[in-house]
Amino acid sequence: MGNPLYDAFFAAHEGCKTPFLHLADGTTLNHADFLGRAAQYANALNVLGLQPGDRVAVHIQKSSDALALYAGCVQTGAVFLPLNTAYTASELEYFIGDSGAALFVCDPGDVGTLRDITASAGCILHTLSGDGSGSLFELAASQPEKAQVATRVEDDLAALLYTSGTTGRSKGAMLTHRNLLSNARSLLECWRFSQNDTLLHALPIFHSHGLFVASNVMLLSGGSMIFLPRFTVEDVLSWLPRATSMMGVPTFYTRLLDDPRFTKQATAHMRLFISGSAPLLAETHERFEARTGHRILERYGMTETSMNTSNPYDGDRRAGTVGFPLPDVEVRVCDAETGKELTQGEVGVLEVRGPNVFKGYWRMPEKTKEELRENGFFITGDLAKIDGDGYVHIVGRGKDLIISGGYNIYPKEIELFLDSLDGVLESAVVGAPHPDFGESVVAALVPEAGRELDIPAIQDAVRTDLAGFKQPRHIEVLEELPRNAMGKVLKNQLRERFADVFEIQAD
Ligand code: MLC
Ligand code: AMP
Repeated sequence: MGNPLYDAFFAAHEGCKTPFLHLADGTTLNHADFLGRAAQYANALNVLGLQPGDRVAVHIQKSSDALALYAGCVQTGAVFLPLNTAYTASELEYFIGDSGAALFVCDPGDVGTLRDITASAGCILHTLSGDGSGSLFELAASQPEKAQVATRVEDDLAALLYTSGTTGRSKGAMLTHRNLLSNARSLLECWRFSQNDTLLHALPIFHSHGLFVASNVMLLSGGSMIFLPRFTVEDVLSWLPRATSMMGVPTFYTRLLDDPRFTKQATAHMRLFISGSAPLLAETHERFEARTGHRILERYGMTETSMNTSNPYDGDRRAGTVGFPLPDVEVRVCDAETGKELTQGEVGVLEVRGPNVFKGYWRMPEKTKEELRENGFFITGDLAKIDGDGYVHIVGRGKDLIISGGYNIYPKEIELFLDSLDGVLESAVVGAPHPDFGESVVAALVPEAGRELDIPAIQDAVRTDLAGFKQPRHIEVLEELPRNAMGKVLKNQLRERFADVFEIQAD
């Protein structure tokens, strides 16, 4: 009997009156109060008839209640399915249908657009706002602060996180109690988190980084988080004196470096800065050290695996590398064609195996088989090499993927959408270097013969149907796409052609 995540993250802090969440309005919630709130959400889910294994999809603002709803799902055995708040109604329709969610929780302002979609999917609709209102908030508020804990085993699902796919269809990564707990334990140990820590948390909680890396580690440690609704330089600078540590995507650190108030003095009390989700330029690493005296600790992970490698806490944190495999994670570099393991120093596709590796893609056995080998190794699609000292270097991507400000964008999804628009014969989407987001989206469009493209109309359609971070920031009309003899679009040529578009715009 037991519930692995509940026992480690929540039951362990029963009755504990030390701070857990410092909120932007200046209030603080202690661990015991948070557990009471989580139990109220667990009871609310029971009242709604949710069963263990049912999916609870949430499209809500970051708040202490949103985190308590995650905890309530763990407590009742429901599978938590967080969705990027930037998704549009047409993007959400796919996730609701594909996951077969039993409950969808959205912001009260979005009910009008989502009522029909959820009704036709046979999914209950409730609301929860970022500032403490909504029908689920009210239902939870009327419930007792103690709830039954559903029995779960390590192999049971705790969360479903969608990650975009190279074919254009998003895939739900099934994450179990074992996956999440083993990773939180490894990270806590490697990064030395304890109840004395206060993590500055400005990441969204609908992705692996903000939810599993940051929140799970702090739930396990018994420490506290400064839980900001979103990242702004102003808020981070004003809360920094109360923090011991911070996690972020590279854009957080480049924006902080752009502010002269971010100094050695402002960061002198900090124990640790961690970066991930996208490559941290060696130049940023060096500028950061020159300015603050801190060496950022860079780590590497994925939605399907949570974290795989990390630079050392003690020892050399090497710029341009993602460090060593975590204690219970095996990594190997393989030939993309043959799958044969390569020797040290050779570049190939990185594969990982360990208790952190997900169970497979939701209702996609074929996709699972393509990416998860029978011997347990997951094919990451990242190109890597391991140097003579054992440091892993991510040197590129075998998959067609753009990472913008830490968000993944699969060009295929945007291309399928652009191709469907009036007058567009075909399109190609690539990432171009962007001074703020690292990379951003560029689209090349080829019109149908004899047609002139209506670019403002195309931009309108893009704004209606695609989340903001996926929208091309630069569109160019070409007579034809560059192709090789086999007819394959030469994306490298397009990347070269567009290499300066954002640098030039920023000047
Ligand atoms: C927002 N916008 C973006 C964007 N974020 N455009 C491109 N890339 C992004 N990442 C757009 C909005 O649509 C809007 O467009 C405009 O920028 C301003 O929006 P905003 O909300 O004010 O932006 P801002 O708050 O500045 O957000 C930038 C950011 C945010 C970097 C702070 O994107 C962020 O928090 N990123 C973190 C992502 C993350 O957590 N990734 C982890 C994935 S897990 P318009 O046109 O309306 O003006 C993972 C595994 C692992 O990868 O290893 O961790
Ligand atoms: P996601 O699918 O959103 O989980 O994103 C995972 C991808 O982000 C990985 O496959 C890598 O391509 C990339 N990534 C994460 N961390 C790093 C890092 N430190 N350096 C380079 N790429 C990273």
